[in-house]
Amino acid sequence: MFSKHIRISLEITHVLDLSLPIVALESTVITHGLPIPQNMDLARDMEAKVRKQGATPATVALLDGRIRIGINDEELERLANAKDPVKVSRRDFAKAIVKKLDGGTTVAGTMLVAQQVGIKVFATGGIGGVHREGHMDISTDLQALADTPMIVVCAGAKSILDLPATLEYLETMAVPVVGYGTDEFPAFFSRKSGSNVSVRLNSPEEIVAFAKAHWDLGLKSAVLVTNPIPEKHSLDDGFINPIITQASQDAQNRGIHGQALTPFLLARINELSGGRSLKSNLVLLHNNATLAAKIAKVMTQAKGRKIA
Ligand code: PSU
Ligand code: MN
Repeated sequence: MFSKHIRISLEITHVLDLSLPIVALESTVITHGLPIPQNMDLARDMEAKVRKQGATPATVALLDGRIRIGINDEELERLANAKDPVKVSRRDFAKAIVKKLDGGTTVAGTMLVAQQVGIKVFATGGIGGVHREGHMDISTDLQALADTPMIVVCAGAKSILDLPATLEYLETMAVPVVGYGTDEFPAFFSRKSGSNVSVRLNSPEEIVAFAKAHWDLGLKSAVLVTNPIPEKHSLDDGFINPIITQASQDAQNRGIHGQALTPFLLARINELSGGRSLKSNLVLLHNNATLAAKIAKVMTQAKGRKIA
């Protein structure tokens, strides 16, 4: 009875009916990840990057407690400027629905919605993971990756997380971690983390063939594609790591935890880096939208060949 709570735009309905290339986009990055007005520009730019490759962007969000796939510019503006939007991960949908709230869907929240309508490719910035600060602060994103068969394109995970622990969790949950043109797991703002991916693949075609083989085996886990930030915008470890450590300490001193932690860390890192982290964040989001759209196109072509 999911359909009772969901409204799909006309464009997305059409694209789904015709099985055209489509990429899901999350909206916590709009409501909680980036400051105003960069958040709205980013949302528009990501949609444009997807379209430029010949795929259709499907931004997922909640408006007045209704799950939406595909929102118009006016609605986006409202979401981007919402006073107290909910950060909607898996457990928060029912709250947002019954209280008729506006909200941005996280990686886990977006995957839940995309899965219901058969969207197989999703672009985000960074996934949530195991936090460094608190015991048991493990993002629901990891659980969603464990049980949702979908290709998720990200720039790795931020080194605000415990990356080795995050990677161990993904291994336990049978989530392949693909390095796009790299053997090293990228760390969001930087291309380096010191940890390895589980497989390196160098083209959208290889990624689609890999995902197909993975799901042919009956596995239900996602394929996590990590796309390193372009070299030019990668921040040096020596610059960004002390800032991340400082932000993490500030969060602990101020007792910030739970859902508020990731947004706090992102905002604090942006302050401490004099805006450099924000610039990198935008670049990697664009980069991921482009790669996801290329993958979605190859996926549609592969399906077309099978039918013919
Ligand atoms: N990483 C970012 N920016 C973000 C997020 C992650 O660089 O905005 C968001 C994503 O939507 C992700 C969520 O799903 O934060 C994870 O939050 P938590 O750690 O509370 O699960
Ligand atoms: Mn958390």
